[in-house]
Amino acid sequence: MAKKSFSENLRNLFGIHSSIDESFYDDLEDSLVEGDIGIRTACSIVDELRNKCRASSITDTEAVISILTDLITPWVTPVNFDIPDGKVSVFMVFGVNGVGKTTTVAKMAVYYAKKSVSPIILAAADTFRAAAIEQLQHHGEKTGCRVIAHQHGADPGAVVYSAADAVRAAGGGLVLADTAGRLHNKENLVRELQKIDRIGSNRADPGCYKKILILDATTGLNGLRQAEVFHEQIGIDALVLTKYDSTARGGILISAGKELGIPVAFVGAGERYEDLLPFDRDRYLTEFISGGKK
Ligand SMILES: Nc1nc2c(ncn2[C@@H]2O[C@H](COP(=O)(O)OP(=O)(O)O)[C@@H](O)[C@H]2O)c(=O)[nH]1
Ligand SMILES: [Mg+2]
Repeated sequence: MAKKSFSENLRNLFGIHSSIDESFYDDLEDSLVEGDIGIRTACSIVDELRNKCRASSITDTEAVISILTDLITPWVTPVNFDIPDGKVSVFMVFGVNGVGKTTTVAKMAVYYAKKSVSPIILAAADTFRAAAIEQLQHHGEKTGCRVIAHQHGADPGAVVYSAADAVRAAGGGLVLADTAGRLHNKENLVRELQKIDRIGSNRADPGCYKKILILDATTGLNGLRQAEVFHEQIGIDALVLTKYDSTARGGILISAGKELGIPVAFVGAGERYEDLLPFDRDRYLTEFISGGKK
């Protein structure tokens, strides 16, 4: 049976438990974990909630929900990157295979084009798979963005270098670099991303280089592990949660925020270009705690 969302479980909990007692807190912890919040974060939420409820002798459902919301809110931070005129901005988009990197690059291009950022150049830095270059070129045609691609197997760092040069020659703009999610092995992937990272940070103007990790909401806590590893080895400036339309869970943003302090830039909620929404913390928390997500 499919796992339930946290909000559904929470509603059930309030139905089952007539008082906010120890067995309520135990079940609450299980529900948080089922909602894709990691065990460590779930324990700390329950501990703090228990302390606060006891300290204020809280027993009613509404008050518990309000304390829970207040607890989680500071961990989930939205971030909105400015693309300054006349500067070279470079975003390195990375993450494991299939999470939605290439699609998100195209969606971000559409999003920033609407904000009059120009030019936007897509850098085909996933040179490991020939199909990845073609996929990005296809998005380039659809979105009207120029794509810089080298040959299959070429050095992805050189692709990002060329794209940043092209943007600089145009007097500033945005490079969105699509990268590989899989190489012959994990060490190679990390080394390749580190190289792209060096080039991106050198070629972008100060403060205009961002590393954006893509996480697939349907993979649950695997995403948290991916974020931990990539944060340690590459560093992450922001997260994008994709495929949020395919799951009612998505608590992973809370864990990643609490454990790693990484803010969230966008949520992908469908396959169309317009289905990339700037992260809305209130909406996300309301959906997580009270439900209402379709
Ligand atoms: N439903 C849904 N599908 C998505 C979303 N983002 C990406 N996808 C799909 O996920 C699949 C893999 O995407 P792709 O961009 O190729 O992943 P990559 O391997 O990380 O580059 C494609 O079929 C996309 O259409 C999203 O927000 N919602
Ligand atoms: Mg791809």
